[in-house]
Amino acid sequence: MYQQDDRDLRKEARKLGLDKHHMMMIRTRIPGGVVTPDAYLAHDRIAGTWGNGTLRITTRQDLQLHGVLKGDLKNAIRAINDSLLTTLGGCGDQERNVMCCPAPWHDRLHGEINQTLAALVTGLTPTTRAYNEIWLDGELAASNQPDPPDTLYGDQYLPRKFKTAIAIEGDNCVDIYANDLGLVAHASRDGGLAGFDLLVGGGLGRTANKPNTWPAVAVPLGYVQPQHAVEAARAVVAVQRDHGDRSDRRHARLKYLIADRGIDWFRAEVASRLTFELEPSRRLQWTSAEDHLGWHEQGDGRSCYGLFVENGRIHDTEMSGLRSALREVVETLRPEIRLTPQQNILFTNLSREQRSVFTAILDRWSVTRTESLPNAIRHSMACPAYPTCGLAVAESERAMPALIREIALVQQGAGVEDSRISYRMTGCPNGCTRPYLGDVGFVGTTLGKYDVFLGGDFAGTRLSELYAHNVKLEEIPHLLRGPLFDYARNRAPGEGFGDWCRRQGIAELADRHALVEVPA
Ligand code: SRM
Ligand code: SF4
Repeated sequence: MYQQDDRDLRKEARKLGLDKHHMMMIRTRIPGGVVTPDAYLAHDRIAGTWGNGTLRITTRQDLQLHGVLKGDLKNAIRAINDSLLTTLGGCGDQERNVMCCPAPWHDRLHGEINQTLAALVTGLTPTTRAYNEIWLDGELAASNQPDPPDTLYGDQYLPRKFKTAIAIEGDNCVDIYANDLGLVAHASRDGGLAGFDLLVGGGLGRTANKPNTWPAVAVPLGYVQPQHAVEAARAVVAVQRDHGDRSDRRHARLKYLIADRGIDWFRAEVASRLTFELEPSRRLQWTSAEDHLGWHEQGDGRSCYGLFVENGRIHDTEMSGLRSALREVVETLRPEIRLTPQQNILFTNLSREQRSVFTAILDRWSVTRTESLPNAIRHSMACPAYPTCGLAVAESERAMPALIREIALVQQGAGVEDSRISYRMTGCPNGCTRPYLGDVGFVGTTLGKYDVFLGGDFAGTRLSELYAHNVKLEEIPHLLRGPLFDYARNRAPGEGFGDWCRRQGIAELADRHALVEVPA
């Protein structure tokens, strides 16, 4: 959990000589984003009772509660644990939530991947008893019996946060390259799990004006059989534990260790801790990064519906009763829920008869269905930024809805409304919605201004480049007109926007469109 303050209220509080309006953000760790109906309803209740009445789906398949007062923390955390979820590992210098493709397909491959996910979570979660003592038992706050030694974390935890995700080759909906450790599952000929390609050293955070900080995509480490995945993951974490930089938090992520010592050194260190040999990496191919929205058959006679949730925020507004609708869906139909890495939500296990009840509930609460959204909106994400994030220097979640609607019109005007183009915004350079991956990134530089990045790709396999610096929010749609109209006229069949931008060269594209006015 994080102590925050309502930044909208700072000025007024200062004027009145009052302290900041402090409040807590609680993040529930949800491996693979799988939430039972009871756990969903518990979070909805907590948000209403102790939080600010909203739930937020994060870019790592977690749920966040905002606006919880300190005095209510214990009740809120107990209620989360009573719903059989935990906040342990939601943040801190340890393994964060392990992400996994949320598609609920009922086949052997997905079943075996889910087993690896569960084993990874067990193998990478700290064994501390302090969490229970402080938050749940209500007994010893500091035990006089030391915790048994944690064989992975020792007594110092890690130099920095550590992030792991599982993808299935071909489907990069988890943004595997943004993770410290990525496991890419390969299917065997008989439809089971053949093994995993391991990728290491992804991480997107950077600090403005600090050129020794940078975003990086993960690089290949080697290939392992399924039974070796957890051992390999623990070895990767252990090398970072022992050699990661503990003197400078800005240089402490695994990506800097690999940059400093080289991938060959890192591979040798990992290999020296393994009881088996790492096999050579395979060549990876990606065909999609869609997070499974809309209707899908699960393969067991039941269906799944993926609902777009704008910027992950589940709340009731004058326009739509999204939170009420989702509560009613879960109370009435009791679907298993899967949160996606793109801030959206899947309702699974719906029978044929339940489908019409489901859509009737959404319609009654005026919830826009995924299918009626312009592509630009459907593929957009924004981080929370103001008023809760203490690191925000610009708006994001509150700025994106208006901006993306204008961009959708530009896309339509250019005749490329059917193209899948991803747009990701953050309120600072830390990269919480992964703006340096995907087609278009907007990164806040100061209030009202953004760096615009182009030339990543929809599949999220490479970093984008800076296209324009410090652009005023209201000028962004106009700025994108040139490249979008140019793309519409000159793209190759099937070519994505990011790929096309990269083929032009980002600097060349900027030169071309700085001067040329595009016809209306
Ligand atoms: Fe993040 C810090 C929100 C995913 C990179 N992130 C923060 C904090 C906690 C601000 C703070 O430290 O005080 C933000 C809380 C804001 C709020 O009001 O809720 C915050 N990060 C988020 C979430 C909620 C954004 C969202 O729109 O969903 C995501 C929560 C994920 C989760 O459930 O665990 C979130 N953050 C990410 C990602 C994306 C990812 O992991 O796939 C990244 C880029 C990948 C990476 O880690 O490199 C990311 N967040 C950061 C960083 C930069 C880390 C770095 O290495 O430099 C910070 C700042 C820090 O750690 O010092 C940060
Ligand atoms: Fe806060 Fe920056 Fe992350 Fe947005 S990107 S949530 S502003 S830390």
